[in-house]
Amino acid sequence: MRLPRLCRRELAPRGSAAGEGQQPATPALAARSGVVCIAGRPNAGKSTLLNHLVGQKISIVSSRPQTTRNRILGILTEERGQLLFIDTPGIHRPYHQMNQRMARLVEESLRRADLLLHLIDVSIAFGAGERKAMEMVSRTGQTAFLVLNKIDRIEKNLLLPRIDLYRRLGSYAEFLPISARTGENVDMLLREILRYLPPGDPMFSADHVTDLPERFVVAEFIREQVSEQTRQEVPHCSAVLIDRFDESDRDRNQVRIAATIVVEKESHKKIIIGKGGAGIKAIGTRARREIELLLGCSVYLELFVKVVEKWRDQDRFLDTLGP
Ligand SMILES: Nc1nc2c(ncn2[C@@H]2O[C@H](COP(=O)(O)OP(=O)(O)OP(=O)(O)O)[C@@H](O)[C@H]2O)c(=O)[nH]1
Ligand SMILES: [Mg+2]
Repeated sequence: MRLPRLCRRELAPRGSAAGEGQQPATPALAARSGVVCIAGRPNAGKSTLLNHLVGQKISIVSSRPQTTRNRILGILTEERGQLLFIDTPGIHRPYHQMNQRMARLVEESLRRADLLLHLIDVSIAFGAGERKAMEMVSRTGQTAFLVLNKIDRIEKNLLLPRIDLYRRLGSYAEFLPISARTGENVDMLLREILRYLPPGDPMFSADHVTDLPERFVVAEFIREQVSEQTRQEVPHCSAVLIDRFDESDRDRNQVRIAATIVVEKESHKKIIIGKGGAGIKAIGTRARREIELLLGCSVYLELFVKVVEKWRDQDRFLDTLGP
C-alpha cells in the first residue's frame, strides 16, 4: 500500500506574509520544543492564528462558526526551537454525535499539551459560552495563556477592563492581546510561548508543516468554500469526501480530483448547486485555486453533491471523515 503524501512546507513564495520561500532553519542546540494547544469558542480565530504561526494555510478559516472539526497539527521550526501547535474545534454545546466527538477531541488535546492558549474574540461581549470554555481550560490544570484576539476590531481602551475581568475569573499565566489576522503582537506571543517550553529535540524534520495527508487538506479546502458560499445551517450540515485523487500525471504538473459534498437535505443540495449551477461553480473555482497553491501544480477538480440524511449522527459515516 502506498502511504498518503503529507503536506510539506511551502517553499515557493506566495506573495503574502505566508510562505517565506526559504528552507526553515534547523533548531539550534538547547532549543525549545513542545505541544501548544489553541482552544476557545467557535470563530475566535484559532485556525487563523495557527496558519499565521506556521506561515502557511493548513487549517480552514471561515466567517461561520464551528468550522474546524478535527485536530489540526501545525509545525513551526526555527532556530529557537520546534513548536507543535494544535488547532482544535470551537468549544460549544454538542448536540450531534459529530459535535460530541469534537468536544472529546478538544478535551483530549488540552490534556496532552504542554501549554494552552485560550483564544477569545475580544470584539464580542463576555458570556456563558466563554465561561464554559474557561472552565474547560482550567479543569485541565495545565498552564494556560489568555490570548485576546481581534484587537484590530476594538478601541484599545477597552482592552484593560477585559483583561481585568479574566484576571479575576480565571488563573492564566499570561494575558496577550493580538490580531491573528494582521499579525499584530504574534511575535510577542511566540516569544512568551518559547519562554514557557522546556529545551527539547525537534520531533519532525524542518520541512514538515503538518502531519495531515494532502487528501484530507484538499477535502477541507472544499469544505471551506462550502462554508463561505452558503448560509445558516448549510455549512454545519456539509461534509466533503474525496472520491478520486489521481496523481498519475503529477510529474507533468497535474492532479485530478473528484469529490462529493455531502448534505443532509434536498433543500441544502439545491442551495449548494445554486441557480443554473452557479453555486457549485463558485465553490469549485475558489477551492481549486487554494488546492493548486497547496499542491503546487494545476488541478482538475470535479464536484458532486449527495444527500445523506442525518449523517452527523451516524458513527460509521463519521469514521470515514477523519484524516
Ligand atoms: N478582524 C479580525 N478577524 C479575525 C481575526 N482572526 C480571525 N478573524 C476572522 O474570524 C473568523 C473566524 O476565524 P477562524 O480562524 O475560522 O476561527 P476559529 O476559532 O478557528 O473558528 P472555529 O473553527 O469555528 O472554531 C474569520 O472570518 C477570520 O477571518 C483577527 O485578528 N481580526
Ligand atoms: Mg477553526
